Amino acid sequence: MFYFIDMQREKILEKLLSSKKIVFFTGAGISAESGIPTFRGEGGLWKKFKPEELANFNAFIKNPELVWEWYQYRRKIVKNAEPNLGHKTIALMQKYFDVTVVTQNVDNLHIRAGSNLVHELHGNIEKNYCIKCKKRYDYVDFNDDDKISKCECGGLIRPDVVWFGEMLPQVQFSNSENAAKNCDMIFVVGTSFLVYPAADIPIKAKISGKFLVEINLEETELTRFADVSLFGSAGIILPQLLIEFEKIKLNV
Ligand code: BV8
Ligand code: ZN
Repeated sequence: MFYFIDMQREKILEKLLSSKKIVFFTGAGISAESGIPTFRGEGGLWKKFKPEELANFNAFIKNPELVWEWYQYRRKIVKNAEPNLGHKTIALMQKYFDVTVVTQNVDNLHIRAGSNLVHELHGNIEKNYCIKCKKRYDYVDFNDDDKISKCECGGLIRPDVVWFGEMLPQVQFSNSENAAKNCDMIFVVGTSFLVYPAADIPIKAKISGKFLVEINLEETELTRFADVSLFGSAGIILPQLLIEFEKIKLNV
């Protein structure tokens, strides 16, 4: 079959052939094809609820049942979701490159796909802790009937995710900054690029002169800074790029 690789992809492939360290910075878009709703797109999670109403500590204290139920609803979706070809391709790229995944997603799918180095900037929805005594309740299957789960100390249990107005995990963030500054190229996949300070990571890579590839369905604030933007589904574009790379690498 004759492969027509357009100029844009050719630039990416050329860069890949001379690269060793690659960062994948991902957002909700990479999990869309696993059936996990994004935040701001059509049918997105924020369409029905405002982030201010749900993803912040005050909202949780004001209405713990509502916020808890929202996370239970999302945990169920995540539980039934499988990593898609986008996640799996990034894990497969570890065969040829030192890959660091920096994700804003809380769905655990990169880890389940087999990526070994994953920095979760916004936490992980399957991890929880008591707001009073900090006891951990990770990977616990909470039953649905009780409105909100309480710790044996009587404190409320909350998801271990970063809410608006909360600091990002410092170690994960600084490791992500270092990876962005020291990589050979960075792929920014499936993010609206609206949430800070996470969005600083691709900016740090660009300021450090790194080759930046954006993969998204549509243009974002980042598009004008990208060396190459590929518009389409991550679950289709990423495996195509790996196949094209392997064809050249293995000169088949
Ligand atoms: C903080 C909770 C301060 C977990 C989330 C400047 C600097 C610092 C802070 C700020 C700042 N400006 C504003 C702020 C405040 C705020 C912020 O950024 N607000 C934004 C909305 C303006 N930031 C914060 O509050 C952060 N904390 O700064 O604390 C501080 C400092 C010191 C001391 C104390 C406090 C905390 C931010 C984290 C908030 N938590 N979620 C959860 O419940 O999930 S944010 C939420 O948005 C998710 O975490 C998500 O990861 C994140 C980003 O969204 P995306 O992943 O990009 O998803 P989205 O739906 O938007 O877009 C999907 C994209 O995919 C689209 O572009 C679509 O086209 C594309 N797509 C869809 N399908 C596909 C696809 N692409 C490819 N293939 C497909 N198939
Ligand atoms: Zn407790």
